[in-house]
Parts: sequence; structure tokens; C-alpha cells
Amino acid sequence: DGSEVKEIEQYTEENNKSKQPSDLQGIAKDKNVILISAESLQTFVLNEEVNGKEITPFLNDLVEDSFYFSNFYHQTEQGKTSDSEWIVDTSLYPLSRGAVFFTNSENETSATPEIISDYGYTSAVFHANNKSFWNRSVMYDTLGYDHFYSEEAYDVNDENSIGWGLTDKAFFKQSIKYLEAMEDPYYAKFITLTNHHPFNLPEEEQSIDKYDSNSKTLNNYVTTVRYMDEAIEQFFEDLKASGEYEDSIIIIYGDHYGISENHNKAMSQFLGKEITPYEHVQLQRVPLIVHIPGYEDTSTITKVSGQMDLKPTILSMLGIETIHDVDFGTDLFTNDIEPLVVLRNGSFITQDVVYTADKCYDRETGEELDMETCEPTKSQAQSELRYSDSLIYGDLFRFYSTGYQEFEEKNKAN
Ligand code: GP9
Ligand code: MN
Repeated sequence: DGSEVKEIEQYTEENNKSKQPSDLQGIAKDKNVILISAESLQTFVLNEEVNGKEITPFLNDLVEDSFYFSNFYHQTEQGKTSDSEWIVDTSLYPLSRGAVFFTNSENETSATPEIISDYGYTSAVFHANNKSFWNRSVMYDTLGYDHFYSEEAYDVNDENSIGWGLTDKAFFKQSIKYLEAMEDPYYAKFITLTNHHPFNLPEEEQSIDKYDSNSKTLNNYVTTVRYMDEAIEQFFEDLKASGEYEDSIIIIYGDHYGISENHNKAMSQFLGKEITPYEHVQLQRVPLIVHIPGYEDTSTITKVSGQMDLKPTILSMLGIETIHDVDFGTDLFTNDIEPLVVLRNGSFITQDVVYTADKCYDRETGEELDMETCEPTKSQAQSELRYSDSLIYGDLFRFYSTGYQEFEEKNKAN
């Protein structure tokens, strides 16, 4: 019933809400937000080379000119890309089985697109795949998106298709006209596709050598990652040329891993170390790049963070107060909350430890620690997952939405 909502709200207030204003509070007020969900992009490829050539030259440069979160984890499960979308827009966990996009698509939610529509924002998703894939056309309504530019909105043919469909380069090119036509300010999410398993790319499109290992998947992966890197670079150029760049902040994140543990032997060769359970958790890091045009005082932020931190972080940058919203993430530009990243399988990461598969490790060294060190956080992690499941299975935002709206009214009046 509704009483559990109070308990959960209290938990998230105490554990996730900063008492101090964020360093970047309101920095992007009334600006456009451009999100790029980078398919299967993992952190381990950044600043790495294959045969003397950088895998991600554009992103490597961009990182220097942006806030870059080097210990940012994906938190997805079976719902893959759709889970990442759910987590990013709601700051809730995905489910341990199945995809929320299918199982709970009629739920009441408090998602970013819906919240910011009250502050004059228009929202859209751009993704050149069939609109019913992952039940997106239904779920995007639930999350409050105004527009969905799916495959139908694009000119897709044999020449501009690779693997799953439209190439990332053609996708971004063709998207610009829609973006230009959108009413400002907007919240626009772009979901790339070319860097998807099995990472096939015609030879003439390959700008770097394949990797050389026993894993065809990893060997191919570096070439499609590079392709996506070039597509994003071209998109930045087009954003500048079209005048959209200056009035926007651009946030790039990896949706989930691309290289599964079936390729541990090749990964171990690539990284030059054994893939222990600890390393496996560390391989769940995906890049998060927050790029604010014209803002120069940026840095690499090493504190641990996760996909569910994006909603509170974005709302805070937009200057939108979310004190009474239920989020399991925290505003990444505040400093008074002890970071905790919980993965859906119960593994978790703090500044000090990595817990996985019933073992506790020192986060910096990977050295195994006594389980007692991890025990208190383990129960907190478990209760977070339980709370989030309750919210989803019980459709508890039905009870919550009224309170939030009252708060919003008050907030706007002030
Ligand atoms: C499909 C794309 C990829 O539209 O989002 O989905 P994934 O297999 O990564 O979940
Ligand atoms: Mn994906």
C-alpha cells in the first residue's frame, strides 16, 4: 500500500539526497540536453591502442574537455539497452529477470521527460530501429516522451545499413534536421546501433586493425567502437554547424557491456591481467562524459558512480529541485553522499570495496578482504534492490505522484 512509499522515500532522502547544493546546480538551466546512449561502449577501450592507433581518438580528446567519470558502472540486466534507458530516466533499478519495458510498461513513473515537461521541455528519442523493439513505443509514452523518431523517420537502404540497421553515421546525419525542428529547450536521447554484437563492419569502413586474439567478438569490437567514435565526432561537428551545440549540454554514456565473460581469455590478453571476479566487476564500467560547451573548469572524477545517478544529476544541472522525488541515484556533482553503486546481481562498489559473488575486495588493489568489511553495505544493497522492486511490482508511484505534484506546484510558485 501507500505506507511503504513513505518508508522508501525516507530511505532515499537519508541516503541519496545531498544536503548541500551541487557545484553545478542550475548550470544548464533552460539549455537543451542531448543524451547519447553509446551501444556496448565499455571504459576499457578508452585511451587504448591497437597496432599504434587509438581505438577512440575523439572520445579521448573529448574527455579532456568534459567532466569524465572514470568509475561509472552500468547497472543493467536482461533488459540490456532498455534497462539502461529505464535506469537513466527513473533512477530505479531494473528487474532481476525480464525487462521493465515489457513487464511494467503501464506503471506510473516519475521519469525525467515527464518531470521536465512541466518546466517547458520537449523530449524525444532518436533510434533507427523498429519502434516496437523492447516495447519502446509503449514505454516512451509511459516515461513521458513527446516524440519517438524510430526507423520510420529515417531513409534506410542497403547502402547505409550495417549489422542491425542504419549506420551510426547515417543515423546522426539524418537526425539533425529533426533536432533543428524541435522546440527549445529539448531533452533528446540518441541511441546508437552499429557497435552491437557481433560487431561486424565491412572492411572499407574499418579505420583501425582488428584486435588479434582467440575471440572474433573482441577482435571485431575495437573496429565498431572506432566507427561509433567517428560517428559521434561527426555528430558534434554537425551540432556545431547547425547551431544546436552552444545551447546544449551533451551527455554520453555506455549502455552496458559489449564483451561478455565468454571472452575472458581474450580480455585477459588485452588487459594483460587475469580476469578475476573482481576484474569482472571492474569490466562493468562504461564511460560517462558530461560535456558543457564553453565550460572550461572540467576534470576527471574518479568517485564511483552508476547509471541511476544520471536523473538526479541532470535535473540538478537544469536547476530543477527534486528533493521529494524517489531516486536511488545521487547528484554526481555533490560531495556529501558516500557513493554506493549496486549492480542488479547484488554485487556492489563503494569507494573502498568491491563486493561480488560472496567475496569482498579492496577496490584499489583488488586484494581479497575479510567478508566482515563488506557485510553492512551488503544488507543496504539488498534493501535498495528490494525497495526498487516493491516500487515497480506494486506500481507504487500511483500513491506517490500526488505528493510530488503538490511539491512541484509549490516549487514553481516560489
Ligand atoms: C536495439 C538496440 C540494441 O534497438 O537498442 O538492443 P540491445 O540488444 O543492446 O538491448
Ligand atoms: Mn545495447
